Amino acid sequence: MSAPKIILYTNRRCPYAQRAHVALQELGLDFEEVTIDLDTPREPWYLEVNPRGLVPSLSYNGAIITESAIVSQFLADAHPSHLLPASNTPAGALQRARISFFYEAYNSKVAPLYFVPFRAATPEDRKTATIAFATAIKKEIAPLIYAHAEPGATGPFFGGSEKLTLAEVLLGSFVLRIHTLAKEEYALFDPSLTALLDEDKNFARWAKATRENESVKAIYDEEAVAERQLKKFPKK
Ligand SMILES: N[C@@H](CCC(=O)N[C@@H](CS)C(=O)NCC(=O)O)C(=O)O
Repeated sequence: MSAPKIILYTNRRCPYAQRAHVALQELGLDFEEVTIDLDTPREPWYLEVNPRGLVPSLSYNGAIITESAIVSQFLADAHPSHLLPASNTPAGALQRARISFFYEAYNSKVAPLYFVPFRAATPEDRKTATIAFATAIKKEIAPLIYAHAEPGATGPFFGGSEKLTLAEVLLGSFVLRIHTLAKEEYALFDPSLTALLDEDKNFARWAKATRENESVKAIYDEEAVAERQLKKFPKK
């Protein structure tokens, strides 16, 4: 099979687009990177690529795929690897269902609380919203990380995997941002967040391994992310 021709339409500051970067890097796929300026209206040619005007979009041998989770899963399906087992065995299908539920739990229970602390009117409100965010992580997603690990699977990633999985491809960019934006110097989350999350040993281990993974952190520019978020959510 000849190597596919891949173009990624992206902007490196976008956590959704970062998912595609992580998947492509982990799969060792060559691609052309086209940066889309998100500060100006999308040009007509890009609206033909993605009528929603969002990044990321992927061109794969000329076929366009949009929406970051779909792009990531497509890449993992098209290039079988440690990221995601094939669906044609019951065990593989089950593991895929576990990862899908983990992602769904983040999206439906945690993501809606992510920006609330940034918009807080007072430090007290910020702290209350930060505690609600940490509580959701600990209740909804932390218990899932190693819940169904096979005996002997003691790796740090989802399900006890020694290697990165699609779960970290999907959540890694947010794990990085959560860590950055709770730092004292940025404090868009109340800085108590780090200690609150570290109370859950499984989450702490998984999040650290995720943040330190080469593919997850490859394009991450912590200072640029923090600077942009502080501009977007000026402290009141
Ligand atoms: N649900 C989309 C969200 C993508 C998204 O919101 N991208 C932002 C940048 S982080 C964007 O392209 N914004 C452009 C705009 O809203 O004009 C996905 O997962 O791909």
